[in-house]
Amino acid sequence: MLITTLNEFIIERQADFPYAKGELSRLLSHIGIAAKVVNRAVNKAGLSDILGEVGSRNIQGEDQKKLDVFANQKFINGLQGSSECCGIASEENEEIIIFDDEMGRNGKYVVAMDPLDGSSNIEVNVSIGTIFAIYRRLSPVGHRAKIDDFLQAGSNQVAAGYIIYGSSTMMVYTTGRGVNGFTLDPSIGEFCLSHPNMTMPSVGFIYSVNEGSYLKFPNGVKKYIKYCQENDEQTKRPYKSRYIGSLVADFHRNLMLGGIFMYPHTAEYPTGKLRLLYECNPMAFIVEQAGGRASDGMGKRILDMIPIELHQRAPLFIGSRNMIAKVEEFMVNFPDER
Ligand code: P6P
Repeated sequence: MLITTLNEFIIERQADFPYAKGELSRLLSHIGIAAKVVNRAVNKAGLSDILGEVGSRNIQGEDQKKLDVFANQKFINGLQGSSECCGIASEENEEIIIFDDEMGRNGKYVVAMDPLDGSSNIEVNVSIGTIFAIYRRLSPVGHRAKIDDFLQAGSNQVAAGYIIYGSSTMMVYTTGRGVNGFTLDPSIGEFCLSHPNMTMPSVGFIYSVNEGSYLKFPNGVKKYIKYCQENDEQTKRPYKSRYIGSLVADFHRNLMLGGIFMYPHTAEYPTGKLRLLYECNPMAFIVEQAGGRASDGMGKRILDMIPIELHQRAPLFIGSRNMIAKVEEFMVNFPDER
């Protein structure tokens, strides 16, 4: 079978892209390189002194894992080395990271990323991932990146993707012309095209939500969960419940098989738990490009949300379009008592 590596694919598709000067290609290639470095560390995390906590906390107030910090630094280095990025918003950093040298100031893009999402799963060897969103900067080239470069609606993304460090390591991304998946072949150290033109089944039979929070969920979500547990007219069986607790892994499974992932607002997380800039938006871009939908559960498209702060959260309902429509129906028909 003819192998197409990530770099070959990026160059082949470069012509599709309006800013075809190769800038975005270089950016994506550097993300691929950083992903390989992080993958190597993730795969042998149990064997090296990279597990456990650093002893510091990130902006989220979460204990930073050594691998979080390692991954964050590798992607920052990779993006800085691409010469196309003028700044980064990272889950691991409270403020934006500005590349304030001449090469950085001339970068045309900014990147929002979660360098290692689901890192609480590292110690128990559950799949984790990196999520990234790429925007063209709004501030003038030749100057320092500004916060407004990052507070753009998700619909402005020029590219988005994730790396899943799982039973195999894959990079899945879109530049607005479909979704393609690449599997890392460790024997040659290359991401190779393995899942061209990925599409999400419009109907799925898997629902993914942390049912431990059931009592805190909005009425509509409770009703929808019960609906999933009844026999489906078509299959005469209830849906399957699958929840890994790692967004990239739960999303990737649904992308492949069809399904819905929900992280609704709760009393604990009144605006949802997941971060708009570097979790919800990139996944929403990918899911729409694959034929699915992503909303706040009440019909508001994730990609239409205008961020007002770097680490703001949003409720996330994402997956097969028919399933999103159904849960939105329940959310409208069974509103919470005021
Ligand atoms: P909960 C991991 O910490 C994460 O950010 C996502 O990867 C995951 O979907 C979610 O949080 C899990 O949250 O509250 O169900 O443990």
